Amino acid sequence: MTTLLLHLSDVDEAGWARRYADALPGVRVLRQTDSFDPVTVDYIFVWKPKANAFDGLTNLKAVLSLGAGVDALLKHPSLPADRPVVRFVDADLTQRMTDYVTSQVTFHQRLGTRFQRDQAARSWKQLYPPASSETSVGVMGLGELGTDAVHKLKVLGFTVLGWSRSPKSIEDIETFSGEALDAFLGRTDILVCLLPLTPETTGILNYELFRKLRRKLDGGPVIVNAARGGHQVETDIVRALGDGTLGAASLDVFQTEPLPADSPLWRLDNAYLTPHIAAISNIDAGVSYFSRIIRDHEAGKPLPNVVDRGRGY
Ligand code: NDP
Ligand code: OXD
Repeated sequence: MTTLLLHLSDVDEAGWARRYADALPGVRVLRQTDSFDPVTVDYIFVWKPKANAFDGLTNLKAVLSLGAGVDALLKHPSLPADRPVVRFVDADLTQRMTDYVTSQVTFHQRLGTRFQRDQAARSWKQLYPPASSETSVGVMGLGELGTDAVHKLKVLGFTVLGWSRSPKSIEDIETFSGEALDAFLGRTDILVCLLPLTPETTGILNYELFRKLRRKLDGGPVIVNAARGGHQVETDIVRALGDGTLGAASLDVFQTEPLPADSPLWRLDNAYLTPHIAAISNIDAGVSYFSRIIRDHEAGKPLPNVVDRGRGY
């Protein structure tokens, strides 16, 4: 009998187990607290797995990641090196991320910080925001999330640029890759980070990079980071928001989560913080996606969205 083990932290493991049991008749669904022989486990579904999660799972066929980002999972000291890791890729998750990105970008294009400050000062000063077409949005990462974001930003009228590791051709979007980063930054007013966290992208959002952004938007260039806190150097963001190198920052992710109470970011009126909620992995979508993968794989089909361990995403 096919066996699926759930090993979830910080989410409702019992709820996911019930939903998997309904969706996968004939599959034995186990939780980490159940007693079982680990050699019988075929698939493990994980979110923030504890140190012992993979102990004894010698017959595992695949590791299924509730997270779209697998940076932390790939660092797990006992993740089996030779087993495929399948990450969550889903239209619902993508739409939620695009909702976050477009809301933040539009707020900044409309000079939200400037008008909030005027309101606080009861100051009536008419300043017309640029049209979306006059505002250039640069998206770092043109994968599942970045590709959807650039298309929807384009539909909203923005001038849209994209940067990825390998060259890409996307209709109506000017794309840059690899070493063309500086050229991309020099044309960008609002920078959106949708990169995976890898050794190459760690700390990429730093002061030196912020200084390369175009200074056309009133108040200064803006960053939006919805990817991972490890991409950003928070002391640099605080400095840049304070000295005008950046006009504003929308941050959904942080170097330490939850963001510590003494972080200076909390107090800045041009920092827009959310607690890692840009896009959740929804239970309906997740159970449907991974159940289909298990059924298909048991029927002999290949696993989709397998992480390339060498690249780290
Ligand atoms: P994908 O793997 O589909 O896409 C990654 C993109 O980043 C690719 O275009 C890739 O380039 C590019 N990239 C990777 N490394 C580099 C590099 N060194 N230089 C330039 N470009 C690079 O990822 P997703 O779009 O699915 O997700 C992105 C991230 O979003 C996840 O890893 C996760 O951390 C985060 N996330 C955050 C959520 C939240 O709620 N805040 C929710 C979900 C995800 P190439 O195309 O050439 O390979
Ligand atoms: C993810 C996340 O990677 O929620 O899916 O951050």
